[in-house]
Amino acid sequence: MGSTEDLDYPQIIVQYSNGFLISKVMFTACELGVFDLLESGKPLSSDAIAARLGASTMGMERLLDACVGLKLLAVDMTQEGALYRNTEISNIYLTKSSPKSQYHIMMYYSNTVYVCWQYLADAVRDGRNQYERAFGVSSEDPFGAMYRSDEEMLKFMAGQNSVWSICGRDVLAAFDLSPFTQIYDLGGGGGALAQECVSLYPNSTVTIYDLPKVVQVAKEQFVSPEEHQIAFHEGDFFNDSIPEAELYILSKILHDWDDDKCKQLLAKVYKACKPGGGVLLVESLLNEDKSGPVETQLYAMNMLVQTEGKERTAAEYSKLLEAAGFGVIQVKRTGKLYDAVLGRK
Ligand code: ASE
Repeated sequence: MGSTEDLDYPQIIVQYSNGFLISKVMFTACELGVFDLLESGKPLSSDAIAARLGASTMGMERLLDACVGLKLLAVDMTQEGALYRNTEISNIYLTKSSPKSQYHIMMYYSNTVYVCWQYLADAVRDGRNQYERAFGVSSEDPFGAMYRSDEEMLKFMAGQNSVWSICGRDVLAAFDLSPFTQIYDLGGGGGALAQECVSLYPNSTVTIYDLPKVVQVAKEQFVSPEEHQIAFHEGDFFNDSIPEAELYILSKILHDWDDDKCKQLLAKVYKACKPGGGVLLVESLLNEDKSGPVETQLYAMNMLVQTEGKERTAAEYSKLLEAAGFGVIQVKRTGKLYDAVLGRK
C-alpha cells in the first residue's frame, strides 16, 4: 500500500486532535514557573514544587507527569518518591532567564493567539481577523487591536524578541550585509534583531523605526542606553517619512499586510534607499506550490486570524520587490523558521 498509516488506529488523527492539549501543558508549566523553579538543577518532589508555586499537589503532580511524558521534564524514582528535574532543552528554552528563552512567545501564544484561534472558523468564513469577537476591539487597524493595551504591546514585543534570540543570527548571516553600515529596522519592535545585527556586523549602526509607544518601551525595557550602535526613530512607516539609509530590514512586516499595503510601503522604502543600497525581507517562505512547510502554512492561518496579511512564496515577495523598483533579488532559505530575501536598488 505504501502507507505506514494503520487505518484502524489513525495516528495522525489522534496526534493532531491532541495537539492543543500538548501546547497547553507546555504553556501552563511555563506560566506557573515550573521550569524556573527547577533551573537550579536540584530535583524536587511534586509536593515541594506545588508548595513553592502555590498550586494544589494533585494538579501539580498531574502537570509534572504530563511534562515527563512530553519529555519536557525527567523524573527519578528515589526512596523519597518521585523527583522531577528539567531536561537540557527545558533549561535552555523554557526558563524565563535563559538567553534563548521562548517563555515570552509562549505566553503570547497561550493568552492572545490561543484566544483568537477560538474564532478560526469565523476567520475562514469572514476572511478577516477576529479581534472584534475575541477581545471586543475594532479590527480595522490590526496593530491598534494588537497593541490595545500597553501590557499586550509589551507581551508582543517580548515574544518577538524571543524568536530572534534563536533565529536572528541565521537570517542576518544569510547574506553578507557588511557593505551596509547605515541600517534601518522598520518595525524593529523590542530590538532583538537589531542587537543581533550590530553584534554580527560591528561596523553597522541600526536604527529601530517603530511607533512612538513601541520605541518608548524598547528604550525603557529592551535596549540598553550603552548600546551605542542602536538608535531610534519614532514614526508610522505608512504615514510618516522614512529617512535615507543603505539597508532597510523588514522583518515579519510584509506578512502583516495585503499586497496593496506592501507595495505602498516598499515603494516608499525604494524612494528613501540610497543607490546601491537594499532591502532585506525576513519572512517564513512558503514553497512555490504552497505545499509547505507546514509551520509556515500554520503561520498563514495565524495571519488570517490576527492581521491583514498572509505568508508568501519567494516568487510573491520578489514580485512585490520588483513592483517597487528593486532589482537583483536573491533568496536564501535558512532551513529554520525564517528565511531571507535581499533586493538591491
Ligand atoms: C506578527 C507576528 C506574529 C503578527 C502577529 C503575530 C506572531 C504571532 N502573532 O507579525 C509570531 C509568529 N507566529 C505565528 C504563529 O504567526
